[in-house]
Amino acid sequence: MEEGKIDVLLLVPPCIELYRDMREGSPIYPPLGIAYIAALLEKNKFKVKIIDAFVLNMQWPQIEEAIREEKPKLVGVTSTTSTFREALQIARIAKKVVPNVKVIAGGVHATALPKFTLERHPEIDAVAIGESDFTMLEAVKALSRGKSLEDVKGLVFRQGKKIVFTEPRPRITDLDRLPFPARHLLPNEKYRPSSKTPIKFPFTTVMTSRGCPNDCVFCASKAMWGRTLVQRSAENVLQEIRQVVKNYGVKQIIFTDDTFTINKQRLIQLCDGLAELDLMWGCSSRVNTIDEEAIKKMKESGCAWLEFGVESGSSRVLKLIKKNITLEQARNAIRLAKKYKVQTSTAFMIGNIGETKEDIEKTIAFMKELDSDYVQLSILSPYPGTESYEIAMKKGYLKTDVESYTQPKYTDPVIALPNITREELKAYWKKGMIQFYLRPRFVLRMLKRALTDKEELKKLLRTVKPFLVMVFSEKKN
Ligand code: B12
Ligand code: SF4
Repeated sequence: MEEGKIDVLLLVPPCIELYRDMREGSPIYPPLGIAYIAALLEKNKFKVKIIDAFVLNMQWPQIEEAIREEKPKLVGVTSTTSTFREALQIARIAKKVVPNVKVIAGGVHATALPKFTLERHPEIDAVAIGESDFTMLEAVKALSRGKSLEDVKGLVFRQGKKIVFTEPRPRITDLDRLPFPARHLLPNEKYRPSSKTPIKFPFTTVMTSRGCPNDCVFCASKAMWGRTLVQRSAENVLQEIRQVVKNYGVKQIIFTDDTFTINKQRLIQLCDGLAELDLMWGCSSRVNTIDEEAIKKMKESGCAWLEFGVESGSSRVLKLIKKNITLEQARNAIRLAKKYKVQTSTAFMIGNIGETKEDIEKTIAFMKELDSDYVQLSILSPYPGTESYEIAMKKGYLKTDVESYTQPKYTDPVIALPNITREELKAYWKKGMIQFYLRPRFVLRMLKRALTDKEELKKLLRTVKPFLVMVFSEKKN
């Protein structure tokens, strides 16, 4: 590229819509997707900068100033559905302050709706579909040589009035080839885990695989990775971990894989390596991919926290949403975690399409029965790229324009079901949260922790208010 300050500016949209009170307890993780892209661009001698406007809590005038200051030739913006409106605003600002800048959008939202996005939004020049490390590298190379984007696989772009899809890009089969995420471009000290996990700083996240072979109807992973799981080797992952320990003094790692525990042999290898480092770590898992031998190894190597997607207390609903787990497997996983003193968080959902009020009651009862340390209870938001979205669109259940989802809509569901009104869904959500979190057993457990651990006390004090706001606020639709 010709001389200039930087070639590519990668941005994470800010959080303008999110309830500010709720930010306190929410996790804010490093944006690994764009950090991977940045690393590959840098390896190929391009000048790159990342602005994570989310973690820096930036407002529009600051973002405008930053883009003007950097004068990038290309702006790349990442997107989930919840942050897409902000991603668009970034594109508009970029076009306003840097004439001729090209804007490429990537991430799950743009991936799921590329044509719709380009048809609706002239401020976006191209969309990178799915895994885009090499798509972005090739796009930057093409633009720097003044070439068209038509030979870059995995892109959708505007050519005059036409929207052109290039050839699909095959998945990367050897992830060990990728340089590690460019953490040196991120404000690492600002990221933090959820208040629902034990916390140690410095903290970072690591992704050891991409994709998930399962087929849950509410999940957008398959839109991104097409149900193909590609795993890094244990040695490659451990190299990255040793690097973050050496460079940033990291003491806690969260593995952000869809299902970190899916391959027991690799899991054991990772645990053996982790055991040599004095780290605390946590991950997401599936209740049917965990057994006693694995959990024992995990605990011994520093695992302090596990999150399980249990989703429902109704076997009928588990089948309906293609979760492919049983209630018994959920009971067993939580029992094992408790036995080895690993904290647990379980994720549940209500408002599933086809669910009845009785099913929801069963879910609330099951949350209490399992008695994990924390629960996350959500009302289904059918995200683009999921089967739930297709069904909700077809049946007219979506009550919010897809670009107006903000996160998380506990008090303002984006769907209405024929048998359960939105008001009823909100009431069930509130009931579930109150019945779980205001149980004497939970309250006592928290108090006991807070009295014996200063960090837990600080966490409790920080999160009580956001919890009460979340549960008791009466936001009208
Ligand atoms: C870790 C994670 C989080 C972390 C934050 C991650 C972060 N900072 O990036 C936390 C826990 C905070 C989080 C929160 C939420 N998440 Co989340 N999260 C994930 C998860 C498990 C992994 C993301 C990740 O790191 N991937 C690894 C990297 C390598 O992949 P990537 O980010 O997708 O990037 C690649 C491509 O997308 C592309 N790309 C990405 N950005 C860009 C930009 C450009 C310019 C280009 C060219 C390409 C490109 O190239 C990258 C490299 O190949 C995904 C599931 C998944 N498997 O993808 C869900 C997922 C993204 N989350 C999801 C959801 C719903 C949420 C929440 C709304 C949950 C909630 N109710 O609060 C919030 C919203 C947060 C927000 N601000 O948007 C959904 C999104 C669905 C949708 N259509 O939006 C997903 C897909 C989960 C799912 N299974 O459905 N999440
Ligand atoms: S919800 Fe979890 S197990 Fe189901 S498809 Fe998504 S990532 Fe895989």
